[in-house]
Amino acid sequence: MKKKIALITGITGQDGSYLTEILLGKDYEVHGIIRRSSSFNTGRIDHLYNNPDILNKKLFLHYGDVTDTSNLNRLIEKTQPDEIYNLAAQSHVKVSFEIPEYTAEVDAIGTLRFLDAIRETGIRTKFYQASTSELFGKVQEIPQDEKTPFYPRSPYGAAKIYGYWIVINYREAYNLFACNGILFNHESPRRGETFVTRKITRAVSRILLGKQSKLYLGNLNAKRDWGYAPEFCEGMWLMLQQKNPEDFVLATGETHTVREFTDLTFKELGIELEWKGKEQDEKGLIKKISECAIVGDKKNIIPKIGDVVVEVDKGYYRPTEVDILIGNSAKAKEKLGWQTKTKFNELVKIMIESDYRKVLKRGY
Ligand code: NAP
Ligand code: G4F
Repeated sequence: MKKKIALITGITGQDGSYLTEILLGKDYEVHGIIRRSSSFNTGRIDHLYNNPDILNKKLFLHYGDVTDTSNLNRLIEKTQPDEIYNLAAQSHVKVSFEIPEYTAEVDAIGTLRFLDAIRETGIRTKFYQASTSELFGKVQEIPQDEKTPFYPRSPYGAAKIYGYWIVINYREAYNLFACNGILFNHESPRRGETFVTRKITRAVSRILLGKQSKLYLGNLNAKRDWGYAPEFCEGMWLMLQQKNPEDFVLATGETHTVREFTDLTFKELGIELEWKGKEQDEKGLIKKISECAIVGDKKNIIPKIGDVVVEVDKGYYRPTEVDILIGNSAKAKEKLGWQTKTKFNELVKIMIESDYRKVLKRGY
């Protein structure tokens, strides 16, 4: 039987790297679009890229950019994919306030370029769009599902809402097989270092090993529905295996504050925090130090009881915030048989163990 061919944008990102592993595991031929960069940007897929049994046999990389229409048309013609996963994005919400026009160019018009290339070339393919729980923004109901009205709160959310609707429009107008995955936050040891979870697990590792004295955070009260990224990437694939194209929410159904994520991260390394002060003056201090399996002897911990290890820096606040996200993925459970397995505390443990060992090994 002929191998299925997938084309992935954003292959060098967190989700792109896991999705590639999943598709290779299902015997796909995978084509990925990578951006030209002045330094290496393939770190997350180097284990595949450096494998001579995989590179240019099962996995093919092409230079490209979702802001370049002719490049996308050419790549679609050349690769003739059965499935396209559009994961490329300027994906940082806070950064989207600094570069709103570029964010729209990539996250909104980039999606249109792809859909239009499919229409123009007339190839028969299935299209997955990386939509987001940021569409819910100032949430209109709790929890959020496929029917919840949207209210985006950032240039990122506004750009992604265009992507969401243009997928539906092309599906209805031109009968394309195109789906939106409305994914809630999903994290992993491969998460970018400036997203809050990874920022916390890296900083806490560095603080305990004496490489950094404090972790500066923004809004500690923001609540997110955080899941484990590889499980969400499996869900993307499941959406494209359906008979008919539909949109699905993927979420864990639990929500936690940034403060809880921070507390639990320290706890995994044997540190109990206490919080003092309010809002911008809030601080996290070390209350108790215990032995723990990851660190071993508590004498290996550099900071002392009473040290302030977390502070608020209002520079990390957003002009408009998404206060709470919590998803209901009952539809995905019913139609895709998809649900999360990794619980919040397991996710924190996976991430902090990975970062602690990395900092210990590399020394930074
Ligand atoms: P990520 O780690 O930030 O990866 C983004 C990817 O897009 C990278 O490969 C990046 O390339 C690429 N990219 C950026 N601009 C591009 C352009 N102009 N042309 C081509 N490629 C470009 O994001 P992620 O967490 O894997 O998320 C994947 C997708 O899901 C994104 O669309 C994101 O908005 C969406 N999403 C993510 C979450 C989440 O919690 N992770 C939740 C909902 C939706 P470089 O490596 O060269 O920078
Ligand atoms: O980790 P974050 O930057 O992720 P955010 O804004 O929720 O966006 C992520 O998830 C979306 C899905 O809902 C994706 F569409 C998007 O591409 C991205 O992957 O921030 C999470 C929360 C926010 O409320 C933020 O204000 O953490 C709060 N926060 C508090 N201190 C911080 C910080 N966020 C960051 N990045 N850095 C801080 O120091």
